[in-house]
Amino acid sequence: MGSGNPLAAFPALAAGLENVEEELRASVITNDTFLTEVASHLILAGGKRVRPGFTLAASVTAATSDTPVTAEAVMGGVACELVHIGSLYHDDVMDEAETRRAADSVNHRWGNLRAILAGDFLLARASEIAASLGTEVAGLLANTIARLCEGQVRELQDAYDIGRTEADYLLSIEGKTASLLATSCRVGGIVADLPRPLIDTLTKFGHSYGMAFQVVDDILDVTATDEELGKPSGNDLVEGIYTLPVLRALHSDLGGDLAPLLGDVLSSGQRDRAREVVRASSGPAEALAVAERYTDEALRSLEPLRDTLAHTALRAASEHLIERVGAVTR
Ligand code: GRG
Repeated sequence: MGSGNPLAAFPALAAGLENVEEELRASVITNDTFLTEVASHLILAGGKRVRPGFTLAASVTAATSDTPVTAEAVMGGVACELVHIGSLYHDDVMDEAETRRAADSVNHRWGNLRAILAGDFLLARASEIAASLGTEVAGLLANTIARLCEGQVRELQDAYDIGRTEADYLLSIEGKTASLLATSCRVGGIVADLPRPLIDTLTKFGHSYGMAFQVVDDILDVTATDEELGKPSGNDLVEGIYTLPVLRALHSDLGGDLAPLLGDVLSSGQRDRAREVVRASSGPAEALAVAERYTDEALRSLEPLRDTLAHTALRAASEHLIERVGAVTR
């Protein structure tokens, strides 16, 4: 089980997450041993398993604390995690990343062509599992994959644009991150056959949490160290992806120092200078306040679930998210 997932503190969810781990490994076994090796790489490298954790937590909304999670919830979580990992394979090709989850990235070890094909293979396996859970789950996952692509394309279109607006940024992260977290919760609700209003509540939670999650990720990219991230920090700046802390820094009183450093490919020295300016500005703290607003929204949307295991578990996950960034930023 990946470390850093607060849901693992709940015994019913911890047991389910272990099943997720086994099923994830099994899902990529094929007759071709090389493809199996490449497709298994990031699964074996770990990861927090936030998405399957949410599927499992959502699925136990109507259950008591010692009710085991169902096989359908486990497989729903596996399908969501496979989409996530498939998107990481493609993302690392786009970013020419060398490390991921503190391991070699797939493209770095085996080259872009194999990384793209193995990413496609993971998406295919996710789709096969989703189809086994019914047409609604299959359609939802397909739609979510499309939204991931839309969010990512939007981000590409805005690359190196210091005029990128906050609305552009929010639309992009809604597609590339929040949509899959919302879907991860929704799949849990669907396979548990919960009443529709509860499924919508869980989806709304996942969406708000997902927005906060990406903002936190973007803050950490400028404030955390390479070791804390398991990959080089400041990478978004190098790639010309101007995220919320950077956009806020551009509009702060240090904006005049930052703007001339951006707008083009950066050397590592320029990246370090740009990071220093962003860190010295009010950008990270302002972005953290936005993440906190989304977390509050997420917690408010959980209200109808009060006194359920899902409420306790998802609340713990939300609080953990803000703690993660608070220590680095304040
Ligand atoms: C092929 C499905 C597909 C998509 C193509 C490349 C792409 C379009 C989308 C990429 C979207 C992307 C990488 C979003 C970032 C999401 C994010 C916050 C990743 C980090 O998630 P964590 O922290 O990572 O949960 P771990 O390693 O813990 O699982």
